[in-house]
Formats: sequence, structure tokens, C-alpha cells
Amino acid sequence: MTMEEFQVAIHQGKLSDAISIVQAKPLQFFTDVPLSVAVVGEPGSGKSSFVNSMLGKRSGEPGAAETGIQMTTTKAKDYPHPTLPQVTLWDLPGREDSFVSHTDWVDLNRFDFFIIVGYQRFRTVHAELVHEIQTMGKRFYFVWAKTDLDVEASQRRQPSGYDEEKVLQRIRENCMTSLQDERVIGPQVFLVSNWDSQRFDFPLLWEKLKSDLLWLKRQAFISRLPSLCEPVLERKKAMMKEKIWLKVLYSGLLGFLPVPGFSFVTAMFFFVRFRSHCYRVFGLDDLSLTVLARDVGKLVATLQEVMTSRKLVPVLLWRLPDLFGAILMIVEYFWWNRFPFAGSLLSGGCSFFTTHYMLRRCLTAVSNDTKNVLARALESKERTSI
Ligand SMILES: Nc1nc2c(ncn2[C@@H]2O[C@H](COP(=O)(O)OP(=O)(O)OP(=O)(O)O)[C@@H](O)[C@H]2O)c(=O)[nH]1
Ligand SMILES: [Mg+2]
Repeated sequence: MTMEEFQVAIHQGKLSDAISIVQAKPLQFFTDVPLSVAVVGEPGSGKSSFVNSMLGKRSGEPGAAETGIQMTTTKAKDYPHPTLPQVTLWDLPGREDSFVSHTDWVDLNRFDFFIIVGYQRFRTVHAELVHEIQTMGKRFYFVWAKTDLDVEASQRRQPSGYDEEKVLQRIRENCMTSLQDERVIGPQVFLVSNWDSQRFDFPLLWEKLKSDLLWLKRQAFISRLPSLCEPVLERKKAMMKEKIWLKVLYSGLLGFLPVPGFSFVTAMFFFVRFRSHCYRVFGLDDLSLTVLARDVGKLVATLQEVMTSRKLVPVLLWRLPDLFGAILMIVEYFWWNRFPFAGSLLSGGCSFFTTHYMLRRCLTAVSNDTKNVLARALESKERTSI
């Protein structure tokens, strides 16, 4: 799928237009977007069995995920879905609570959507997973596996007064409450048995997944947008780098003037002007941010929070040589009674190098900020399950 219009808008520094272009696309536009679905949960919760049920395979069949009582899955493995286009299910190794172990855990950032598989009870690891997924601004379903065992156990406990619907309702409510306690809005909970894809909520889960699919692909596409900008931003950076030299030359020459502190003032002047110019070129100036913030329903300050180029302290630290130059000039003027050659040389010489470094750093920071602001603008405001 090409997104030339989007890249053109980024190239023109029109972030707001770039976002509108994507948001205006009909859901069908995202049909071919690949979707990576990670199946996660504690060890032995039934993740691999769930993947097999989703693929329509039985454990042990060729192409099916390996299942077993012991820690079975040790590496993340992908299973392209046979009927859902461009959907890949990822069977992940079981994850313990963070206080037990965190080693060998897979980076969840690379997945677009999550299915948390739990059983028996809602555990700390589920809460941790929910938290991580929400922090990434991604969505999930919560699947309660082995419901057949819960139902059987309940039946054994009270054979006479047994009511399956009540048992299911109790489990469902328990999951919902636990998820809501983690501040999830509208949790999507499905009770399943991996042995029977017609029983309990499995058919419902299928229907829901099919109806959410294009929306999820759209979300996946949107979350990849900042990296889609990369080549455009690199080109812009290269263009702007060429213009840095002239500014460095002016700043360096002015730094030679025998006025204490003048090199600092000129360098800061060039820096601030260059940064404003970069903001305009990349679409991060105040006006553009105001329009973007209004369009995505966020505060300008929320977008600015992720802009590292706004921090002035590191820049001031880089201007420390100016202080030494200024002190040397003052000493030369007042104590040695002579023209401040050494101070001017120190100030001017340092000004060349430090200004060059500062402007290049500023350019890189603004370019990265463009991606960060875009990602922040696209972040969902609500901690919804789907
Ligand atoms: N009764 C019942 N047993 C299940 C169900 N799902 C899985 N099991 C059993 O639970 C055990 C673990 O299943 P797996 O699918 O291997 O679980 P896993 O989460 O992939 O385990 P690891 O890869 O070790 O983390 C196996 O013995 C399965 O047969 C289910 O829905 N009902
Ligand atoms: Mg497994």
C-alpha cells in the first residue's frame, strides 16, 4: 500500500494534513495491512492450544503449535492465519510475574494486537500485560481458557444446584472487574475451551475479531506511521544540513570580536533562529502545533511534552567555553592591560566547533521530535480494551 500523499504532507511540514489524510481513508483501504497478533499469558494457560483452535488445527497435526503440560513454548513462533488475510498469530513463551522472572521475554512493541490467555484466576502477570499493552496504546482481548474445567469442577461441587450460565457469568464478571480495576474501559472478555471452538464464547470471539479486523489493521497502520516518515525526514535533514555551514561561519567570525560574552550571545541567537526555522520546516512551530492539537483533540502542551529539542539546558552547557573566553578577555583587558588576543581566539575558535555541533544536534532532535509528536498526536486518549 502506498501512502505518497501522507509522505508529501510530512515533506511539506503539514503534520495535521498528514493525519487527516490517513483518518479520511475508508476502512477498506487497510485490507492489505499485515496484522501481528501476539498470544500472551502465563505458562501453561493454553496459549498454544488457543493458537491451534484459531488455526483450525489439532495439537500434533503438521503446522500446529506444540502443546503440553511442561513449559512447552520457549521461543516466539509465527502462524499465518489460513483464512484471515494478512493476519499472523504469534505463539509466545509463557510469562511469569515480574517478581519471579523477566528473562528471555519477547519485546511486545513489535506486535499490533494482543490476546491475553489466562485460566483459573486473574493474576499479577495479566495486570502487568494489560498495563504494558495500554502504555503502548495498543489493544487486546482477554481470553479465559479451559472454561470446560471450571464448568466441570463446578458441576462436581454441586451436582444438584448446578447452573452453567451462572458459573460462566461469575467468571466473566470476575474478569471484567479485575480488568476494570486496571483502568481498562470496556474490557473484551471471552470464555473459551480450546477443545471445542463451538462452545462457550468461541463463536462470539470469532465474530468480534472478524468485525474488528479492519479497524485493528487501521490502528496497526497508524502506529507504523512515524516510522513511515523516516525516509522523508532524512531527506529534509540532509537538505538542511547544507545550510548549517554558513551560520557556523558567521557565528565563529562574530565570536572573534573582543567583547566578553559576545560569542555566547551570537551563538545563542543563531541557535534559536535556526531552531525556529527547523520547527517551521518540519511543522512543529507554534501555529502548526496549535492546529494539530485542535485536530486531534489534545493540548499543545501534551504534544510539546515529547519534544526534546525544546530543552535549553544541554545547549547552555555546550556554551561553557564562551565563559572561559569571556573571563580570559576580561583578565587581558583589566589586569594585563592589553588587547584580548587569547580570549578572542578561544571564543571564536570554540564558537566554530560548538555552534556546528549544536546546530546539527538541533536538526536531529527536531527531526526525531516530528516522529514523536506524530506518535503522540495519534495516540489513543482512552485506555480501552479495543
Ligand atoms: N481442559 C482444557 N485443557 C486445556 C485447554 N487449553 C489447553 N489445555 C491443556 O493445558 C496444557 C497447556 O496447554 P498449552 O497450550 O501447551 O499451554 P501454553 O500456554 O502454550 O503453555 P507454555 O507454552 O508452556 O507456556 C496442555 O496440557 C493442554 O492440553 C482447554 O481449553 N481446556
Ligand atoms: Mg505454548
